[in-house]
Amino acid sequence: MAKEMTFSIIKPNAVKKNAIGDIINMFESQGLKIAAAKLTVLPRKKAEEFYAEHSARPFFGELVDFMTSGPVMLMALSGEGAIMKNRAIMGATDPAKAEAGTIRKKHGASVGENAVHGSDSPESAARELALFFEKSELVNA
Ligand code: 3AN
Repeated sequence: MAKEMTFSIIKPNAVKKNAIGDIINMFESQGLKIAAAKLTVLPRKKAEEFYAEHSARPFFGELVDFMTSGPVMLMALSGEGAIMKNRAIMGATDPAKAEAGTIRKKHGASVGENAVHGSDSPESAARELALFFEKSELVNA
């Protein structure tokens, strides 16, 4: 499988419960490398742009409120098949349906507050990485 880079967010609920270290450990122990990382509070406009594809959904306002409610950890993750590997490590969108051992099972509180975001395709990964990182910030370890 080819080496890929994907985009990850540790969401406000997980940062608040001091789970950054545990989540990064779950990525690293399963073969992903941190290629960039930034702790920040998202400006509302940036969160709206990031979730633009969901702008017509009834939960959009709530989603943007939550994602701007506190610090988030923005990351680029690299490794063999990193996009799908990250999705598997995260688990299902709804933490109640996520498999045992996944990040969302362990740290997710609800469908909205589900601890982590991860790109769902190579196209999304490219768009999302470009939204938050300069090319020069990505370490190709
Ligand atoms: P994923 O993040 O697993 O790719 P998507 O793309 O279906 O899931 O949804 C994007 C984000 O929107 C989810 N991570 C979740 O936080 C939020 N979301 C999805 N469905 C709901 C919902 N019914 N209520 C609140 N938030 C939701």
